[in-house]
Amino acid sequence: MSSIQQDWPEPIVRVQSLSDSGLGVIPERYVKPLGDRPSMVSSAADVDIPIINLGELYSDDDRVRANTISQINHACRDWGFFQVVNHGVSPELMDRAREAWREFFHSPMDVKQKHANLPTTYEGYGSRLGVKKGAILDWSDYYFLHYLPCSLKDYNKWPLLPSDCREVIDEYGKQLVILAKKLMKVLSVNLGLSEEYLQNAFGGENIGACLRVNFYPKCPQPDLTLGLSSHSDPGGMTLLLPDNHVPGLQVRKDGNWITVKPARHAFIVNIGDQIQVLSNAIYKSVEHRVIVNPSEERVSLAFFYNPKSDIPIKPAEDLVTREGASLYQPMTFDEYRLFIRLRGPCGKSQVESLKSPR
Ligand SMILES: O=C(O)CCC(=O)C(=O)O
Repeated sequence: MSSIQQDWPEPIVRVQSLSDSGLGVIPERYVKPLGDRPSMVSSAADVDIPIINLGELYSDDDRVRANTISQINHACRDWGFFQVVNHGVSPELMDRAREAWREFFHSPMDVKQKHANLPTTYEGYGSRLGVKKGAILDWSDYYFLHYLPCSLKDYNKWPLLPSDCREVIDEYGKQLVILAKKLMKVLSVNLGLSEEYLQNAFGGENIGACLRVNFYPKCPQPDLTLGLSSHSDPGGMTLLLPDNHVPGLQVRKDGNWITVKPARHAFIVNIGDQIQVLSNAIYKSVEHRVIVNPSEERVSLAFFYNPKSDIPIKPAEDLVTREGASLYQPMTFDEYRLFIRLRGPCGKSQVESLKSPR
């Protein structure tokens, strides 16, 4: 696969500037093909992803604990997506983190432009994923940064404004890593593996973690475009802090798109491609996308908990023995994420392409 190019193939246009200009018709390069538009698919209104009270993992009652572990297992098997409440992350910190980023996106353009990103690492303020010339773009801007490993964490690449932003991101990352580790243990046990299996397979203490903050400006023609195209997450597990007022995330379930209704101070957890591979597809990453709307902007914080980037990720031996076949060839996360960095979000095409030849 070719390596990442030095610059974007076309001049970058900030979606927020387009939106602020008050245009009534969106530029052609944001208009999705008919079959990808949000209005073209049905959505089951009364269905939602499971909500799990994580506090019950620490109940004195064995049955309550077992029931919570089992709920997580079902959510991973049936949905690949669930919400967690009572997860141990401070609600005040969650609110502050979201608002700090909202302030960042509302700071003057010259402040934001100082952080403009390149496709070499994607770190900083961006407005497109993928470098395919002439690609149809998504209706969003974002900020991407590395939290772990420490060797990639560079405060100079984090926003300077608002003034507490770096401190807030640091604390937020710390609390989310604790939550992710907790969930990794439950997932390991539910797969019939030792409690530390997934964490160790990810590289133990040397895991990677990064944050993408998505900003979806108001859109005058939301039926024609998407805030984020359908994709599965390439990494291990994602902890998403959605907007507290505006829904937008849709999850694909049995051919329908389900619009998630975020619970107050919940995180939305989803399985990424690397856990699909490690679990030999017992758990599957699930396609999701984001719709936009004409009257409200939306902010979300996606925290990606990933394997160390240079170790081969392959199905757990115990699961291969149990299932009789390994479904995937080993690949490092560095090799794997190059694909999405070049092509941008494209459904589940990458993890499908990793399948072992039969
Ligand atoms: O904004 C959202 O709700 C989802 C974001 C997402 O899927 C992502 O950043 O990968």
